[in-house]
Amino acid sequence: MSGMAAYTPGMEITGGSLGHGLGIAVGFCLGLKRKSSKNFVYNLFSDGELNEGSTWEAAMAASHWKLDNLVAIVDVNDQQADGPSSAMSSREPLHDRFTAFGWHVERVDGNDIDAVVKAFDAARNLGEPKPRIIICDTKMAKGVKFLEEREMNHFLRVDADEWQKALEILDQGKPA
Ligand SMILES: Cc1ncc(C[n+]2csc(CCOP(=O)(O)OP(=O)(O)O)c2C)c(N)n1
Repeated sequence: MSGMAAYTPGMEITGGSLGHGLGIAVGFCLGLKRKSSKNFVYNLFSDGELNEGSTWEAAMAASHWKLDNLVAIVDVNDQQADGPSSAMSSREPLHDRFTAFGWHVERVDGNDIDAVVKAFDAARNLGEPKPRIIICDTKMAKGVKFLEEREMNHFLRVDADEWQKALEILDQGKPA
C-alpha cells in the first residue's frame, strides 16, 4: 500500500484508547521470546494511562513473565483532558509502586535528553530478568514560559504567531 510509507518505522501501534499500550507491548514481548528474538519492545505511555486498571494488569503480567525485553517509558507531565493527572487519581509513589510490581525503575527529568539517554542505556543493559520502566517527569512546552503556564495544556493549540514567538524564545536559549 502506498500509504504505508507515511508510518514511522518501528512503531507498531499507537494507543488512542488509554490503557491498552502496555498490554499490547507485553504481548509483543512474549511473541519475541517465543521466537528467541533478542529485540526489545519500547512502550511510551502517559500518566493518564496510570488511571487505567489494564495498565496495572499488564505491569503484573510483565514481571510474571520476566519480560527483560520490555522498556516502558511513562510521560509524567501531570496533564490530562480534565486537568492535572494527580488530581484525577493518586499515582505516587510511582517508583515504589512499579518496584513492588517487580519492575526495574529509573526516574529522570524527562526534559533532560542526556538523562533520558542514560536511563535507556541503563535499562537496556540491566542484565536482570525484569521489565524496565523509565519514569520521565516532564513539562509540556518546556522553555516557553507563556505556553508552560497556559491552563489545560492537554488541549494546547499554538497559533502561527505563538509558534513563531516560541521558536524565537527557544532559539535565544540555545548556546551560541
Ligand atoms: C479508555 C479511555 N478513556 C477516556 C479517554 C478520553 N481521553 C482522551 S485524552 C484523555 C486524557 C489523556 O491524558 P494523558 O494521556 O495523560 O494526556 P496528555 O495530556 O499527557 O497528552 C482522556 C481521558 C480515552 N481516550 N480512552
